[in-house]
Amino acid sequence: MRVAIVGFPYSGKTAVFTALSGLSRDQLKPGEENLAAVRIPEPRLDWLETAYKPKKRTEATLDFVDLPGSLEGDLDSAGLTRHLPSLRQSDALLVVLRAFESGAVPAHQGRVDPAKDLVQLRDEFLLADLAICAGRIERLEVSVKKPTKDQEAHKRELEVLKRCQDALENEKPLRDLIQPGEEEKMLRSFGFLTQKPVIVIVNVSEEQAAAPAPFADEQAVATLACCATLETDLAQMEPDDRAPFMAEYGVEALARDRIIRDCFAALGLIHFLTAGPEEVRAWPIPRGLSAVDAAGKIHSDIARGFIRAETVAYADLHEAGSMRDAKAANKVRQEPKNYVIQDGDIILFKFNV
Ligand SMILES: Nc1nc2c(ncn2[C@@H]2O[C@H](COP(=O)(O)OP(=O)(O)O)[C@@H](O)[C@H]2O)c(=O)[nH]1
Ligand SMILES: [Mg+2]
Repeated sequence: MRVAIVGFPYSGKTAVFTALSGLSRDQLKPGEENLAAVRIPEPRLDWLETAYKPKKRTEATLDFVDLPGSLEGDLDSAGLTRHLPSLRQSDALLVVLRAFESGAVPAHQGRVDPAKDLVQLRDEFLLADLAICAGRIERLEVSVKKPTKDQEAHKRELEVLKRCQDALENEKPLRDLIQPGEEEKMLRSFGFLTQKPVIVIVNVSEEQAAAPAPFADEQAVATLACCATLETDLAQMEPDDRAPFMAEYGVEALARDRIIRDCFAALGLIHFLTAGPEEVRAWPIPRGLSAVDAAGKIHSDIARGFIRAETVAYADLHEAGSMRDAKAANKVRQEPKNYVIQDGDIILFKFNV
């Protein structure tokens, strides 16, 4: 899964990227797209690690993408056109809005107004989607008249795209409109931006680092405020060295963990966990996945030879203290193939190939 960082020039996109990835600016490829696999914080692994003392601990990762900065003087656009292919391939958009004042860094349209920037960015997303819609509709209107084997499918697609166009013209994002299933599948390849979940970061100045977000975007999954440059500095420190700096700015927790977790949730993902003497590990899966499909994420053989999933909820195992005690307390369930995995399930798949 891939999250693209998007916003106007000098809003602090790269600062957010360095905060999330722990990389420093001089480690980035200049003028190119930078991608980092960022570990998803999973505090439940902490206790599992002390309980199982495994050789290895493995967190799941999420790919974050920082797009190359727009050129100086290019302050009037989000550089969207150039970046559209990359944005379309992403599963979620992390929107960065500038709220910090700085004489050293030019601001979009010469003013600092995050709420207005958000409206403008949304308009850019709508227009980009509208252009795709219009182009495809034009071609379909020709092809539906030809008696080919695709004629019926094209008619159906045309109908759906016209609904999309209508919504977009009325400034409605597609995420509220498209039905999961057939429609979602039909439109997937277009990579419509207004269909993607959005997380908003209001990038505030150091003095405001501890303040809550000045507004919440009602279309976003979450709106967070942070000072991206401070977050970058904190991310590069040893955890033990951070406390005095955080105290100085009144920051209670790193925003980065929350940002990553919000992106993870926005993508509709949950974790199931595996634990043993070799490894404790968090596995990302879409919410609603069955046990046999989750088994397939580990190895196709485990799905093929699936017998049952020995399952215990993290909270139950934690409370019982050990697997033996959890079993004694009847907290360990034997689940069949179609069991729907819950977030935090600790699973041992029994299989036979
Ligand atoms: N004071 C302050 N400066 C920031 C903050 N975030 C970014 N900057 C600075 O603003 C400039 C542009 O940031 P950058 O991350 O490169 O923006 P991008 O063009 O969106 O990638 C850089 O010089 C950053 O150091 C912030 O929260 N506070
Ligand atoms: Mg940048």
